[in-house]
Amino acid sequence: MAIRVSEEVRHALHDGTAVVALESTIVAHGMPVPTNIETALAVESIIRDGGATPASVGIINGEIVCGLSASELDFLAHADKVIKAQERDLARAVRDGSSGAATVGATLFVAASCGITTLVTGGIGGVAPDFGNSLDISADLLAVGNYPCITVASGTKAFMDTAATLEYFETHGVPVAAWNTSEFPWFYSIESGCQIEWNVETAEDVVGAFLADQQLRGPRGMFLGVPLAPEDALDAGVTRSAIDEALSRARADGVTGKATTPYLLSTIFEVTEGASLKANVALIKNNAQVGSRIALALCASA
Ligand code: PSU
Ligand code: MN
Repeated sequence: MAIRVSEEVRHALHDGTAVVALESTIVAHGMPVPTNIETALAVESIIRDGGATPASVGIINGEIVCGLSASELDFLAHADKVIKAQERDLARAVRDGSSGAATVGATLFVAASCGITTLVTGGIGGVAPDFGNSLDISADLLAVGNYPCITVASGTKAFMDTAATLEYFETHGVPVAAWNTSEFPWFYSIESGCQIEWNVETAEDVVGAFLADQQLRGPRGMFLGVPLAPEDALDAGVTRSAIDEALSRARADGVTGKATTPYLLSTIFEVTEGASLKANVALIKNNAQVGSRIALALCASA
């Protein structure tokens, strides 16, 4: 099953220049119109300004695309019938001729298939707070460890269980670093309360550790947690009460399954009077800056 790689991304890979993979679920399902498309295009510009080539991943009419055009991103941002494709859904979407947004896990699979070793997003999926009953553990977590790529994000979706997610990474043998801090970031906020023993200060540090791990254990991935700038961060108390309010409204309304994330995100948006979305936009832009530096450092050490 072929992946269509855009001409721009193909040339960059052929020339051995820096490429950064981007997921598209955040565009189709994670942010409202028009912030979603504006942010997607801004993130691509930041990566280009940083000297790398963005490779947004998604499925357009049954074709897996690595390097979505601006109009394809615009289509995913506005269309109603865009599925959320995890890695397991890719082949079915192709056979059905569907259009889909790729999760981090699906994007990592496509990135690895194309030889892209850096991925940037806002937040990955995680271990849900009720995982003991629901077994809700995002497929992203397995993909982050399984594919030879550095995933750069501000932690998990804010309403996941951060400590349990870090335990899961440990069990699965996934190295986790924090960018210029000793605390794992909590998406909208800087403090998750979870300490990380490995903190990295430069892109070269991250890349050196990634390459050493490849030499020792073979093709595996790692996770880099990047906190958002203090001026963009929400107070941890604000994040906590917004999440608690959203979770209790979701329980009261009987929201389950795939509807949960969009419901919680829009409730947190409402409760924080839009501050959560502003923070989300700021953090992904910041991650794009860090990610392009890492992609460049990877090329320099190839
Ligand atoms: N975090 C957000 N918004 C999102 C996502 C994460 O704040 O839209 C998306 C990402 O694409 C991630 C996916 O890969 O949710 C994880 O979904 P799940 O938890 O169902 O595995
Ligand atoms: Mn899930």
